[in-house]
Amino acid sequence: MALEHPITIALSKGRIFKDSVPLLRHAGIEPLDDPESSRKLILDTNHPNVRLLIIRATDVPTYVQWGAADLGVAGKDVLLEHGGEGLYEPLDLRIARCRMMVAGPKGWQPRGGRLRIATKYVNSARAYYAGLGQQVDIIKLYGSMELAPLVGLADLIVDLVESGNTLRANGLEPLGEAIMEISSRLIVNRAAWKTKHPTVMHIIERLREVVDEESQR
Ligand code: PRT
Ligand code: MG
Repeated sequence: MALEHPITIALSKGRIFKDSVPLLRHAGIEPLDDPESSRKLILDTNHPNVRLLIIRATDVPTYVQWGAADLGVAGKDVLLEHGGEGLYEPLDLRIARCRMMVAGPKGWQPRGGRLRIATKYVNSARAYYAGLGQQVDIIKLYGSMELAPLVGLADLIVDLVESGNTLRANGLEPLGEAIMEISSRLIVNRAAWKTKHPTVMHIIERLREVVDEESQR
C-alpha cells in the first residue's frame, strides 16, 4: 500500500500549517486536530501510520535532521540559517512565499563607514554583503527587527517582507531589489529517505502533483 511505513511530519503552526493542509490532503493525509485551537504537539491524522509534530518554524530542520521527524516543511530562510545538514530538500512547495529584503528608515542614505545590520537571518545577510564585497557588522536578533533602526541599534535590517505593511507601519521601506525569493520546502531525513523510500516517494509525488497544478493556475 501507498503509506506502508510510519511517517512523522514536522510542521510549524500558522501560515505553514495552513498552507500545508491542502497539499497534505492531496497526499491522503488529514490532521484530526487544528493546532490553532488544540494545544497538542503531536497530531494524529486520518491515516494510522502518519502523525504530525507541531513545533517552532526554526526547529523543524533540527527535528528532521536528527530523525525525530521523517519529513518537514520549512521556509528557505530557516533552511539557510540551519545549514541543511542531514537533510534532503526534494520539493519546493511554493507556499508561505515572501521576499528577503534589506530595509531602512524612509529616505535613508548611506553616510559612509561600516554599516550595522540587524537580522534574524545572520547567514543569509553575511553571504549577501560578502557577495557585494561590503564589510558590515551583523547583529543577531530573534524578532521585531523593525525596531532596531528606530532606536539606533542598527542602520538597516534584513527581514522577510510580504505585503510591506510591517515595514510601513514602522516608518521603514525596502532598499533595492530582494536578496532572494523565499518559499517553503519539503525536507526529508537522509536515513528515512532510504529506509522508508516507497512511502517517502509516494508522499513526494502526490505533493509534486498538487504543487504543479497550483503553479499552472
Ligand atoms: O513566529 P515565530 O517566531 O514562531 O517563527 P517564524 O516567524 O519563523 O514562523 P512563522 O510561522 O511566522 O513563519 C514561518 C515561515 O513563513 C518563515 O520561515 C518564512 O519562510 C515564511 N513567511 C512568509 C514569513 C512571512 N511570509 C512573513 N511575512 N515569515 C515571516 N513573515 C513576517 C516578517 O518577518 C515580518 O515581521 O511578517 C512580517 C512582514 O509581513 P508583511 O506582510 O507586513 O510584509
Ligand atoms: Mg513569525
